[in-house]
Amino acid sequence: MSQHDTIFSKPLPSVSDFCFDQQVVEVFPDMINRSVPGYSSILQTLPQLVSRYAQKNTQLFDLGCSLGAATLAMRKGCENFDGCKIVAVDNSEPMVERAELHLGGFKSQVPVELRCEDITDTVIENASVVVLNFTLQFVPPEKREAMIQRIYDGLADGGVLLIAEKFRHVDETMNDVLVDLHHDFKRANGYSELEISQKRAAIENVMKIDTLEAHEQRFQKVGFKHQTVWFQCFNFAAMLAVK
Ligand code: GEK
Repeated sequence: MSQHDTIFSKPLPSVSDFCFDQQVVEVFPDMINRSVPGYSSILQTLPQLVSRYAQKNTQLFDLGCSLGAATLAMRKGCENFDGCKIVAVDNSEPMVERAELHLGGFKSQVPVELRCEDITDTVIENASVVVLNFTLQFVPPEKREAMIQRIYDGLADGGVLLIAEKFRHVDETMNDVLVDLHHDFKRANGYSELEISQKRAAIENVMKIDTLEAHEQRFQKVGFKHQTVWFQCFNFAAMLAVK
């Protein structure tokens, strides 16, 4: 069982940049479920999408896997495809250590290779499915296009890139509405005003969000033939792009 997230519940003398350390690992499932609208719906749909796009004898990548929640969903989706292997990557050592324990608790025929590395260094080859579930937003903006290009290049024809992200609406007025709805979602899940504002300050420098239009243009630029948003809740969306 994950512990209740109280990381930002007390006033901090100064709020440092957010990082995925041991303290975050301990509360991560509670934190992400109470903070990210649609997180569980997206995970529930992943097996369906994976079984639609997986190809036998290929690799599937979960980039920024945290504790492996998406990895488990992907594994469900590719169980009937011979010769598939999942590569799950995160650059937080405590996350990877806990993911190892977590994934080990479930039986499956599909091998999972867990790697502690920066996803901008991950070699993508012979891939049918690549998942970036709320991770691209933590990659420095100037490195994003090259990374998406490498993913495109490493995908087999008909392969899919599944990206879920927080996004910024191009229209400032509409963006304010979506941000308010998200904050109401956090309040409804028990976060106080102090927790919301301290988390916001902590994440400001490490999570740089794009507009949906920027995602669309990048998909097109690197060569994806088809793309759509398949889920949206407030300022959080899940997209798929097919090679
Ligand atoms: C889930 N996908 O449960 N290289 C590797 N890992 C990174 C990098 C990087 N450059 N930057 C950030 N991370 C998961 C949730 S959480 C989303 C993903 C969130 C990792 C970071 O260590 C963290 O574990 C994960 O990306 C982001 O479906 O907390 O909002």
